[in-house]
Amino acid sequence: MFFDLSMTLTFDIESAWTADDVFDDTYTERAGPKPPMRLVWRNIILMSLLHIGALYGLVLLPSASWLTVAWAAVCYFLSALGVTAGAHRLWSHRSYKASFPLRVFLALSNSMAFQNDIFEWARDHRVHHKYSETDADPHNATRGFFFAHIGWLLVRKHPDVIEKGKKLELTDLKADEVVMFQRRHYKLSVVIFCFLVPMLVPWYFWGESLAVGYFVPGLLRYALILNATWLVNSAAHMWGNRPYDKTINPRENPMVAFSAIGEGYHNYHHTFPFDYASSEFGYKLNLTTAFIDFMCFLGLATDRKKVSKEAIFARMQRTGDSSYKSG
Ligand code: ST9
Ligand code: ZN
Ligand code: ZN
Repeated sequence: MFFDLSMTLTFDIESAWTADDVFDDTYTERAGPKPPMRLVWRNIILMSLLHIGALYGLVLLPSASWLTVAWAAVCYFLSALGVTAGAHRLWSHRSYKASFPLRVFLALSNSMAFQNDIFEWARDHRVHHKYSETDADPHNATRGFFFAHIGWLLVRKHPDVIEKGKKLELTDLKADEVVMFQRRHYKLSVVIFCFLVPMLVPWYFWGESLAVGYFVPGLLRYALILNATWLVNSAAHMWGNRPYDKTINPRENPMVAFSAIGEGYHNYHHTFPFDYASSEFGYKLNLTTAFIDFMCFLGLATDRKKVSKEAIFARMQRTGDSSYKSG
């Protein structure tokens, strides 16, 4: 391992983590017919336009300079980190601690990803873990691939999502001035970091056209980041092995891990949500873990939580599907 992990905290028992992101099996769905789906036409139209714009970005791709394509990749990586290292592993799961400058960087990168503000993202994500694949899960994968992928953003939420979400422990998020500042200025931060910065940098520094800047590092990159993220909710809840817990649907999906820079090891993640690496296997398809380790190396992050090999092995033997491979 490249970076020193001696400061990593290891846990032998899952109860070491008491936050509101662990599965609650006492919840039962309401009996009787489900409430009707209420379409949100504004979102349906905007998401359609975004994907049409992203396709046009693909058409423009051959006319973009290689610097613009490299810049689009940088924007992809930055926005991905804002979600994976930021909204997900830091703010939803508290799997490590980040200094003020790192939190500011992650919040700006998170605005570049435009996936709702950190507070709303983490609240939805904690209900997703706590009530996974029930009516109280915002992107309940038992409602099918399309609903788990994008459909959940195109309809009103099931009332149980909101009812259970309102009971979550969120004081840590409310106490984080970076999270609350981003929430207060969210729309402006998205206009600047998701659209203006990706478009204007190529135009200003190497004379790219504004159209290519808008459609390639702007809309195409944004649509790719959204779909890579949504695949964790759809594909990684449906396809792959379950070496750690065969009683739950989330799966190990290396293709998803690749595009989501380390977030496709979803059977491991739902079994051990507090592990800062979201996987057992270090840097394998997991740039986010390398980034967090590098931040620790620079002194900008501390207190990485890691499940011990013994605990993983014991759990795998107790509840795994026998597909376990070490490394
Ligand atoms: C997007 C998010 O794309 C993507 C998240 C993905 C998560 C992935 C997780 C996977 C694992 C991690 C891996 C990361 C991988 C990253 C890879 C990177 C390469 N609790 O929301 P409203 C309240 S966003 C408590 O309007 P409706 C709420 O506060 C894309 N309360 O519900 C409000 O109350 P009040 C861009 C809750 O009307 C009231 O309820 N954004 C909760 O049903 C109404 O809230 C969009 O597309 C809760 N959980 O509408 C827009 N939820 O008024 C998306 C709500 O008192 N959103 N409340 O404040 C919307 O337009 C709407 O939310 C809606 C539902 C139409 C979907
Ligand atoms: Zn999940
Ligand atoms: Zn999670």
